[in-house]
Amino acid sequence: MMAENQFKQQIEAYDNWKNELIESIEAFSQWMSDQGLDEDNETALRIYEALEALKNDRLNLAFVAEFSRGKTELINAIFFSDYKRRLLPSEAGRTTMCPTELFYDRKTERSYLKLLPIETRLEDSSIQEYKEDPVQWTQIPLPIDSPDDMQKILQEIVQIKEVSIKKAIQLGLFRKEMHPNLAEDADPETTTIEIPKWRHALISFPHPLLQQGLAILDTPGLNALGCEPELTMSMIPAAQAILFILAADTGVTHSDLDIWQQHINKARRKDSRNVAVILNKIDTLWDELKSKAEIENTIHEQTLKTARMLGIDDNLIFPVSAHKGLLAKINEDELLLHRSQLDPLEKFLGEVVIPERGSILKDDIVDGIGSIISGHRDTLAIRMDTVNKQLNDLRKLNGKNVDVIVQLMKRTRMEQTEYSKHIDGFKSSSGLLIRQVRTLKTILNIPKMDEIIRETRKSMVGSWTTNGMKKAMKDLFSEVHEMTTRASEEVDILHRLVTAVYRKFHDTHGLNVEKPRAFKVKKYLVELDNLYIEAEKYRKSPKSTMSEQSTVVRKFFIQMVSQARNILFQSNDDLDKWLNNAMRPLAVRIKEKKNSIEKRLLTLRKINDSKGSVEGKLSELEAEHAELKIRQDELETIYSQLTGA
Ligand SMILES: Nc1nc2c(ncn2[C@@H]2O[C@H](COP(=O)(O)OP(=O)(O)OP(=O)(O)O)[C@@H](O)[C@H]2O)c(=O)[nH]1
Ligand SMILES: [Mg+2]
Repeated sequence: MMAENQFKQQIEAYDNWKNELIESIEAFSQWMSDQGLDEDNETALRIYEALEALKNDRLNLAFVAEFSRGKTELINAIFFSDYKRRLLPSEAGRTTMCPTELFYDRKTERSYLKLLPIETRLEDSSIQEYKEDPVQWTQIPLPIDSPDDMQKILQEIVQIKEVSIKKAIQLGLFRKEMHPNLAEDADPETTTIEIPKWRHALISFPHPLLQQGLAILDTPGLNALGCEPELTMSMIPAAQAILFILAADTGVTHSDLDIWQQHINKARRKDSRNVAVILNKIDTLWDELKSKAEIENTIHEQTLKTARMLGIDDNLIFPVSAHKGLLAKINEDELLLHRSQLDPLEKFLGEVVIPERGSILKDDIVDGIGSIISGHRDTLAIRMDTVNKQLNDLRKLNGKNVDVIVQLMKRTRMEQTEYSKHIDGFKSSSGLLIRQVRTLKTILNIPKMDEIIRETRKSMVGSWTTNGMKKAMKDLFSEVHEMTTRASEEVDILHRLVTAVYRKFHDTHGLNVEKPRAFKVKKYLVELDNLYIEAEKYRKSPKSTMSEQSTVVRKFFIQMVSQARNILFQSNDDLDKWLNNAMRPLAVRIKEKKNSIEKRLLTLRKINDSKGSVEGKLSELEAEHAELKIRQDELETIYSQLTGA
């Protein structure tokens, strides 16, 4: 009996946890509809979004390395050994030819291999855009009951084709240094070279891990990252964790270091362990003439050396043998599995990477749904308070003392007048707030951004000279840079305003309202700044790179611009949500408080007009009190389910 795969257990637990969260949100949604509180579109939308986010949540792992380091073998070993074979093609030399995503398509529930032809590189659409356009893809159904056939079909990922040098240049896939045997005077029209047949592959099949939301990105080595900027700019940064693979037999080569510095190291988040370095092929160090201790020592030394070269902590380096691990799992060889050292890596994925993803998700969900719940909790509390006050008022009336009623009415009316003054104050400060948000939005302005992009493209399309292009890029990014700097200043003002509104509200009403979280503009600024740095790097790169790879540069530019636009779009969206979150609790309280005063006045008036007896009203209120208590308890249960999950 093999030891159970830790990662599998953890991801199953993660999936269960998400399902529990979904259940508690659905319970809350049911609770609201039972109370007739579900008419509010905004709330309904937010609940829907939270449920969708949970249902569509994926744990993305990206495998990145130079060719032949064992990315694909490692994926086979960690995730797909239960097929008892090498499911994804992995061979000596260059194997994987296009970036490959493995996941389970929960929308269609189909198993397939979808391939995007390499020629799409001539178009200006991003892979993301192509994903929404099924016609461009070649689709092959995957026969999941026959792993043999599946394995055969997946060979398509490694297909190559012969094209003329001219064509390769057009596609941005020709680099001279990769073809040292080409004659100097080779005719670009008639001389052919090999290029990948496909640009991108999507594999969907119902493997339990994939069904539970795991998504894997396998990338080809050999400058694939440089050719497809979308990988570096959006796919890899979006991954929950990046696994960077080195091989013990080659050590850290110059090109390994290049990939590390250009693509991985800067994607490392300082405060989290989202990058793991795998020192693969340790079996090549299993020298039979050495003792076990000596071998262990060699592996340890290599680990330390690698850590030094990459400038990271050595506990982020995992020496493994993907090959022996796969073999051991297929043959159920416990001893070999232990030697392959896959275990600590799987443990890391299960105990560090998954919980991190979980806590990010939890923060988002609990933040969103939690604030709706606290809104209702506030409402119930105010209603309870009203009932208590009314009960108090009425209990003071022994019999039907007209004087006392008049007295009470007078006092309540005064309270009402006082209150409407506060409401005016609130309106004017929330007006200020809205105006500030509007200012911010004129800075983070999508239509304006689109206009600038259109202009930039126009000036770039006209002349693809290096200088023209560089200038257009510079202009665009100085614009974006200025935009973000100004936005961050305005956000500071916004923050001060909100704090002031809340303080005022607290001081004048004595009501305690939890201050909303600050709007985190920093996130977007960092993203935009990173893009800016990237653009500057390109802009300042030597002339030759720019002209030789104009397709690549063009792709780079398109990708960068759409990325910048996405960031702006997201920040706008979040700003709206944030504003709503910030003002809602106050608005709800104000409305409830107003209703509460009116209600009390009405009760008193009715009794005064002899339309109701004090006793009748008292028992009515007591029933209401009991009812409210039940609702409060229900809501608390839901809340603790949500936060405790
Ligand atoms: N000895 C040994 N060989 C390994 C190990 N892992 C992978 N290999 C072999 O190394 C070769 C390359 O492995 P792949 O998994 O195809 O490497 P890759 O990183 O996916 O390479 P590309 O797809 O070309 O980018 C294959 O022949 C593997 O069998 C290992 O742990 N030990
Ligand atoms: Mg591979």
